[in-house]
Amino acid sequence: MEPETLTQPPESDALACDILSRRAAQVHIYNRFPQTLKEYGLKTSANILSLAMLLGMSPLAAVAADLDIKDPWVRGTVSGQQATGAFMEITSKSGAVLVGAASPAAGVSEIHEMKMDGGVMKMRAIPRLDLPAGKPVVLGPGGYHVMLMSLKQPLKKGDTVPLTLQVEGKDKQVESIKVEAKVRDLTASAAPATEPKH
Ligand SMILES: [Cu+2]
Repeated sequence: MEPETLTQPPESDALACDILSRRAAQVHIYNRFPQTLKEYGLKTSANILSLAMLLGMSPLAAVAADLDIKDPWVRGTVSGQQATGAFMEITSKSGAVLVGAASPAAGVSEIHEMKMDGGVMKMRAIPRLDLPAGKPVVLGPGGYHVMLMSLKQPLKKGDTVPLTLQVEGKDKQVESIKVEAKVRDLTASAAPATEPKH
């Protein structure tokens, strides 16, 4: 069963999400650039930071190395559908926080949670999703997910959707983590723990 479609048609999801999108866009701007220059033994002066950005340097991936991201996938869509969900399982070794998401496939990407509220399953955007040390956090249908909205084209089974996750490490520095999510069938309802073995 898919709670998202039980309570609201996709159109109203997209509408509700569009209202929230401006704040999310702001967060994305602030969180876009990783700032872990001290890994290089450098002072994080504004000049060095700008230079690194200018050169497109990617500071050492402290958060990336800390994360284990399993089985990222996106639910496929039909023509005209505005929104869908991206799912995965994230484990941080030392503890981190998911603070944003982006994808070139979507005009707007947000972190959402689904919760029962007065007997009704409701979905809302959350600014931060805690990734406690050593504890797998499941983003799955009916729970947390990355909401992809204002989709630029239908997503077909077998396609790959690039995602960028903004993750804040223990040192409060935010890094962009690239993830390639496979598109699954529209009717896919849950992520298997592992890919089927042949
Ligand atoms: Cu959502």
